[in-house]
Amino acid sequence: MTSKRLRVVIATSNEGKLREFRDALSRLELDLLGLADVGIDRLPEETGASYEENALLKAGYVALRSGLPTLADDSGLEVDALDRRPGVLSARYGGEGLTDGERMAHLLDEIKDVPAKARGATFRCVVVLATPGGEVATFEGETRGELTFGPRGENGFGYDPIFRSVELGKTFAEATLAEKRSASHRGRALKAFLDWARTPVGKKTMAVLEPRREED
Ligand code: ITT
Repeated sequence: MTSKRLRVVIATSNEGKLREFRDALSRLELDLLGLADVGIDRLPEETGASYEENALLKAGYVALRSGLPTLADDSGLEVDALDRRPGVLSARYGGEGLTDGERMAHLLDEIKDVPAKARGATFRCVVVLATPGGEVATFEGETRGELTFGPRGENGFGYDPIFRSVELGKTFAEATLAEKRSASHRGRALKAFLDWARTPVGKKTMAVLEPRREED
């Protein structure tokens, strides 16, 4: 008898996120597919008012289109001095079409007068698992840091070069993938998913996730 690994789609167009999903989930016996593997080139517009709604929009859309269980995350950076902005709007902060570098420069400019001791920020992440049959499970993670006055480090993506993790004592862009996993919002949300996948409910859900196509 051949053992067939469960195929799960990671619904993100962000290469940095995809790398972190693959790293965190490498211990599970799953075949992790990207959007291109299931012929999807665009995710729906993020019209939700919360991370959870947006993650569900992405995961649900891809699960229905692909007929496969799908994981998606919605995440963002909440800056204390900006009353938790940009938050759920982090990807579009400063305007559409900016590069990561331009977005960071915009943020640093907005808080240029904020002193070191008031530059706290929280990264939040909500991961949603959605199945073609309509099952949904949600996992959350968060982490604290301080915004630096300029970028440091080459790794990661997005705001990583200006987010100095309290736990790591360096920016996420100065951290290795494994270090970032241990201390990051996404690492924590995915750890919650892994823990759930080992519970009786999680095992049962994962075991019954039979690939099914919308048109079948
Ligand atoms: P997908 O929707 O295709 O997954 P995205 O980049 O648009 O990709 P989000 O809508 O969740 O993802 O936006 C989150 C933004 O917050 C992301 O573009 C980054 O700018 C920032 N962000 C989230 N997690 C981050 C992390 O671990 N490191 C640095 N920046 C992060």
